[in-house]
Amino acid sequence: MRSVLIGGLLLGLLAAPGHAFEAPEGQVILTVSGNISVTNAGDEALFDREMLEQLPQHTTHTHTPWHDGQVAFTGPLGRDLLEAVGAQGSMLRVTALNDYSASVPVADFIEYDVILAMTLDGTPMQVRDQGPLFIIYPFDENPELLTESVMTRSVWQVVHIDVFAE
Ligand SMILES: Nc1nc2c(c(=O)[nH]1)N[C@H]1C(S)=C(S)[C@@H](COP(=O)(O)O)O[C@H]1N2
Ligand SMILES: [Mo]
Repeated sequence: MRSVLIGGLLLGLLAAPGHAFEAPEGQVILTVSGNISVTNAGDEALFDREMLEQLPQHTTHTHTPWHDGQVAFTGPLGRDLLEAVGAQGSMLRVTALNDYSASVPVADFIEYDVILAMTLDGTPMQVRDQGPLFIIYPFDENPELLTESVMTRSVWQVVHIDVFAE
């Protein structure tokens, strides 16, 4: 209960438009840029692991094309991350460590509980396990998501999200 309250408070503070929020103390694992109103480094929002853990956490139990059996992923909801940075836009350019990138409609994050997964079956995903961040759609709950286009949006080793209007 206490952590829920603190999470809600934090989100409220972060979401105040045109405001800066605290800079990361740890290693930066995610940079959000583009059309955002809440920043902590120039016009970008940088996150370390702890900052992402302070957002409300959501767990998705699902099969994926990349894992054996049903697995559990935990991390912040995409829509909560977008709210935290005051994102205004319809599209995301999501870029991975290996320079792979994909366009992801913001609508996906509104319609579905898409998460920025940080743990797999409770264990933090390392780069070698497609971590530290993996965009996970709730495939089991929404089998219509099992399409080639949604699979291309299932970016692993995510390092950068750019918000823009199409
Ligand atoms: N980081 C990263 N994520 C990625 C990719 C990639 O090359 N790198 N490939 C994408 C594509 S095009 C698809 S279809 C799915 C599945 O890729 P796979 O066929 O290599 O398993 O992952 C997506 N996510
Ligand atoms: Mo693909």
